[in-house]
Amino acid sequence: RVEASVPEAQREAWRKFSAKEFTTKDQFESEVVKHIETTLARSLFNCDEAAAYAGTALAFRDRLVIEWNRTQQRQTFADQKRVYYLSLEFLMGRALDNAMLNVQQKDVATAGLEDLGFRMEDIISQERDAALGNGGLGRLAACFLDSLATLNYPAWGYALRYRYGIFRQEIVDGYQVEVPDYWLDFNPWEFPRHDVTVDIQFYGEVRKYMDDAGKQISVWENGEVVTAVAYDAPIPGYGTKTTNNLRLWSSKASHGEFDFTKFNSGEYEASVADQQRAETISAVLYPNDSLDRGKELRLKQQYFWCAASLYDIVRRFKKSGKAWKDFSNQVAIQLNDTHPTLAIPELMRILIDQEGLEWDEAWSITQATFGYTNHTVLPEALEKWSVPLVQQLLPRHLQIIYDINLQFLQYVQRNFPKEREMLGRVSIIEESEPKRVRMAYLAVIGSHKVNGVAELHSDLIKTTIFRDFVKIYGPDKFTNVTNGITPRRWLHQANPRLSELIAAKLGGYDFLKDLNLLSKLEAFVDDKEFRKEFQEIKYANKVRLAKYTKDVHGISVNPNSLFDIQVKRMHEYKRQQLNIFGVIHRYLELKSMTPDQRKKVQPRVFFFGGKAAPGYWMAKMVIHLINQVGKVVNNDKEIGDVLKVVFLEDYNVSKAEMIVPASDISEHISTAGTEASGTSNMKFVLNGGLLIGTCDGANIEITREVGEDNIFLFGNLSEDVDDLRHQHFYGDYVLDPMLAAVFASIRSGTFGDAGQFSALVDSIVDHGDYYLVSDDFKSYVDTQKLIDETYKDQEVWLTKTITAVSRMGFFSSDRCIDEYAEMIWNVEPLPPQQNGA
Ligand code: F58
Repeated sequence: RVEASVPEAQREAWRKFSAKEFTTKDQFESEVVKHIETTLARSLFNCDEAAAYAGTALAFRDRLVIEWNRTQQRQTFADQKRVYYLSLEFLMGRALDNAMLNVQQKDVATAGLEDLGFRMEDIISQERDAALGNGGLGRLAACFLDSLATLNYPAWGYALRYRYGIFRQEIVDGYQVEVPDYWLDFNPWEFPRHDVTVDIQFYGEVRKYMDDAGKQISVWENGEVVTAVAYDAPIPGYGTKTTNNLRLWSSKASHGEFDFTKFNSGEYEASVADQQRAETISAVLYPNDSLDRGKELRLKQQYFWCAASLYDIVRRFKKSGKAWKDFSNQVAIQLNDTHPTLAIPELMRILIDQEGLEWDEAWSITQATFGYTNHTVLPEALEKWSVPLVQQLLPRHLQIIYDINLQFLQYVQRNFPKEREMLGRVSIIEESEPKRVRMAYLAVIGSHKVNGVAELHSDLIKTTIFRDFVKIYGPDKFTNVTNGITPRRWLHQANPRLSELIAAKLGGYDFLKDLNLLSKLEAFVDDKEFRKEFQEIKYANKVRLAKYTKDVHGISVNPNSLFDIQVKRMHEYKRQQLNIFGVIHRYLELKSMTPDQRKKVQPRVFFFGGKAAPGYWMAKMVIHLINQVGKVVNNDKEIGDVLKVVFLEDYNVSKAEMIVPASDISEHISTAGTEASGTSNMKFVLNGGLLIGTCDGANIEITREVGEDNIFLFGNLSEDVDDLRHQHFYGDYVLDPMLAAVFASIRSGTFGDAGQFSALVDSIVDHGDYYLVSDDFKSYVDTQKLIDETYKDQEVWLTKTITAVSRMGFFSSDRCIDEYAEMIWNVEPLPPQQNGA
């Protein structure tokens, strides 16, 4: 290979002309104009907001690229352990605002754009969300990238470059309609690396033979090959030069555009079909947020991405010239849920079949390399791939999985000879028809650490789905890392005025890098001026959401009302149905009051938002019910402003940035023991809103931090859930009379044809109420009453919200990443040197 670097003698010229970052408004403007006039070939006579966005994004992109290149050089040179975060989802949202804030040049850009005739807000809103994820899991991965870069960890994210992200949601006549999200028309943040490609094999068969030394060799051959092409995106840290890399793989036919032999022999359509089949792999994000549907294309996506990423990681390691025993000292790979579990047998295949290592050595390297994060205990979400499908698509991997299983079961047999039933329980292969590979077990067995995402959840996995494994490996293999959120996006970017107010009180923006500094705010809880400003900011954020609600949905809401918000994926376990039944109950109560009585009621607006998986008809029914209730309530003259119901269409990251700062109360009301952590709960409190929630997920730790007086908890505890379900099964319970009245009103047609909602009502009344809506209803309604009462004293309310904000330091994703680094990855930060080298 020809040496790629420029000879020493010519480097002076390079250094003289190498790119420099802008620091002044004039320099920024000159960059923007240059990009608009040359890169985009537009002029001041046809520069709309879209072009101004493009010019601004390109100017910032240039800036990021300089530090990005330097960071990569620095990390290669230092050659220390790197983290690879494998996640099938990164829910990044918009990049421009984040980039401007992280490199601390938003003020310069705002002034520059104004000179050029544009308002910053309008420019920012030109950008489409990068919506490569479903919900919490994908957004967590995005927060982690921000923290990894901010804390200077050498880290890469690996994912797929979906052509279509999560669908756009439209509400038509109250029903959800899915519209494809083609987001790549203009994406200035990605860099195609046409020189970084990996050929990935599928199907085929395994041939075994003996080599000269009598060792058995396996060769996987005659498969179909698809090429992975790398697309890179820079991830800037906040207030540091470290700029990490997110690498997304795109699939294309291995022979280029189309097969010329087929093309020339007249099989034009067949050659194009091959090409399209290859491109299908990275075409679309699966929109299910909880159900494992076992589709072949999904398995292909998983293997394609794992194999390309591992090839890349191994290639980088081999360049360093180190011995294999050093692999896990150089490489930490985190599996974000079970989706990347195939990376385990793939690394084994590389080490054994390609690098010639013995099984035991390969296995100890593999185990030492991987860590696995579990995000759910819901049985329907646990991935299990049919053995015949894996056999056909990945024949060599299935053999390796069987070998891993054999070794593992022999170990269990030796150590627990008396517990014969345990073998069947812990086997990676489920003896069903067809047999299935239990990916979570493979992930546990192939990793050195397994973590849950909040304390309750980490305890639950140890007593339920992984109980036997705790016995087998001992408790130390299992740990907890409570989730966190990045304060850069979820405070500084989403709520700039609050961030500024906090900075004014704390003497600077250090809290954005060390969120525990927020505790110093508590000293200002009685400071009149501070309280006034804090309240004004909340009000202004509510006004902004009210304006949006009017402009987009045509619904007028009064910003002086209590804003109650539930935004998250639509799911029975998250219990949006409990919320809307509570709203109906409230409506019925209001209707039974005299006008004078009604005047005394605390006005409230209930906002809902969230997508339902396209095939999840019960979740879609709840969306429909919410919209029907809204239609009735919002048009009821008697009710007026006292109660409003809004369904915010197409909830996504950029809308969350507007919605979250506008809440007084937000709802996190899952059946206890079902929500692994939740992360929006943290965002809402950080922005001066209180929670109504169950004792579930991170709500419990939020309560511990902010204090019981500053959160509204209700409902049954997770340890009671089994008994309650049992009682339902035996019909041993009485339906709460208030809920019965709600059902009666639905059945009488108050919200349109009752037949449309009968399955929802029946699931509670006749089919066991699996999510325990009826058991928690009274407690929920009582707690909502308490909220109304408390809110009436605005001073008391304000004290609670300020106190809660000041106690949220723990929930920064920086804390979370430091915990992963120390307990799981054993990696050190690599800060940029002062001289910029
Ligand atoms: C979420 N999981 C958890 N899964 O539900 C939430 O409690 C937690 O806070 C969050 O992870 C981060 O740990 C989640 O979002 C998915 O969306 C998967 C997408 C792919 C299919 C299976 C579900």
